[in-house]
Amino acid sequence: MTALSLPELLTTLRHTVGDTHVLTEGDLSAFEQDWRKRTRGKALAVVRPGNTAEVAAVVKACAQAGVSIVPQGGNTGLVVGSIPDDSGTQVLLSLQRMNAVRHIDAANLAITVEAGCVLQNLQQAAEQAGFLFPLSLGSEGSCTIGGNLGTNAGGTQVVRYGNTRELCLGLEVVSAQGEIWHGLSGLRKDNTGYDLRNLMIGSEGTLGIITAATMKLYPLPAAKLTAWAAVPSVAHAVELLGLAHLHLGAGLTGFEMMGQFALSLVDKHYPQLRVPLWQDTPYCVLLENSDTESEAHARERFEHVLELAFERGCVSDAVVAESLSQARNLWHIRDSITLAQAEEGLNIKHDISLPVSAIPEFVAQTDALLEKEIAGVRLVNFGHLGDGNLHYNVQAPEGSDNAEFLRTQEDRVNTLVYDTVKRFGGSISAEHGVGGLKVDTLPDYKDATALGLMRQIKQALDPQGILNPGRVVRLD
Ligand code: FAD
Ligand code: 2HG
Ligand code: ZN
Repeated sequence: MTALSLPELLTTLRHTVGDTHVLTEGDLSAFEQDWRKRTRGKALAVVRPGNTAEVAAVVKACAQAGVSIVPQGGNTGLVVGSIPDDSGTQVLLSLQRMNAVRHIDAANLAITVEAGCVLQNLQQAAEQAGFLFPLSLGSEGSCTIGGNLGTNAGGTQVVRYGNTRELCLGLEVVSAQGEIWHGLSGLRKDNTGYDLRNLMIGSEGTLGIITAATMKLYPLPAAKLTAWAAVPSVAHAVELLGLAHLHLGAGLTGFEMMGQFALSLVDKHYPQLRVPLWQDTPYCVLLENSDTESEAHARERFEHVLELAFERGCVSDAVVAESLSQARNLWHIRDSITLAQAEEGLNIKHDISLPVSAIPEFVAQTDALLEKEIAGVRLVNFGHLGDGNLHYNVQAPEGSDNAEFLRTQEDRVNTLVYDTVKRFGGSISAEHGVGGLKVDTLPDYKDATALGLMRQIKQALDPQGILNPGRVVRLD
């Protein structure tokens, strides 16, 4: 096959998806800048296919031209994985036009959607059909199911329903060679060899382009109750989690912990949200109990947990939402921490996981280390404690230049935090992925044999290196 020149490639792409869906001019910042506004790339073109056959044709043409492709959904990723590099030579493949709900199979508790379907639209389609699609993230109004699968997103319901991987039954994928893998199975059991579905999930666009997915549905709960509790320490939050597991069982659908400084940022930037109980306690916990029986049953069990927690001193104060709108407001406060932190200025994020039992000691040691090393450092510690996943973020000292702080301190801070994570047996990416941000840090913290096997998989599936190069693993 003869190689395509760049002008020939652009002509082929226009012919394939239509002139109006190949963007090379104008303001492309929505596609080229990352959500955190830390990095800006430059694409050769933004290409917006409308169906799977077009995606396959785009990949074939790019392969022929030797041009690499960066798949993008909602561009809400936090690890610089969904934007082009600054070379001006990569195709940014936006899946946003492929947003249809293809099919709901009620008896099989399954829904099939295209990759560009916005998560909130998927949740709503499920609810309209009388089901729950439990994946829930602060970015759900703009992230897509393709991006959720690409990153194996977590969110706030993992303690009960698992990560995106656990919610997926089948995939349709375009390979690096432009072949279509028709894997949209609704099967819950299929042991016919290597698990390609789970290989693709979490591969951040480096092994294939997900064009559609069949996802699991669940019965809607009869009632949901939400409580906000003040806890005297991280250890007390862990004790409360133990009580909630013991007494709520599968009813425990959310368990989030938020540090005082994280909540003070929400209070500062969004005072209208009225953050409860944060002023007199180092941490707050947001708990959710979903019940298949009734609201009264849910309330009885929830109050029992809170009573035990008060008796043991692991909760010092608590409010239980009395209405759906109060519950929504509590969740909205929790989900606003990322935005409040962005308002405060550029910052350093650590999306780490640890055994839940190790978290109190990890926090004590890392807080002390950072406070000793960097005078006035501000720690924004919050996250999915129920999953052992903390967003242990670091904000520059008050009044200092944030960009300068990142430039001079980011590597040092990362080393301090990640070395401690390693000592406690944790991971440096729990749910956001590796992207371009952590690709050169990962080898210091990931098992060398595992990394070698990952490189071999990448080499085997994408020998030309055209799918999202420089993300997750480097081949050079
Ligand atoms: P993008 O950002 O567009 O892409 C993310 C990665 O997936 C990239 O590597 C991209 O190349 C790849 N990709 C995208 N589409 C495809 C496809 N069709 N096929 C193959 N690869 C693809 N994340 C969590 O896990 N939990 C949270 O609680 C959470 N909360 C967030 C809250 C806020 C306010 C924000 C801004 C982000 C949050 N995130 C969270 C991060 C982000 O929303 C998730 O990573 C989400 O899954 C990304 O989806 P997206 O469609 O925006 O993907
Ligand atoms: C969340 O849990 C997201 O809100 C974002 O994963 C975390 O801002 C962050 O660091
Ligand atoms: Zn998170």
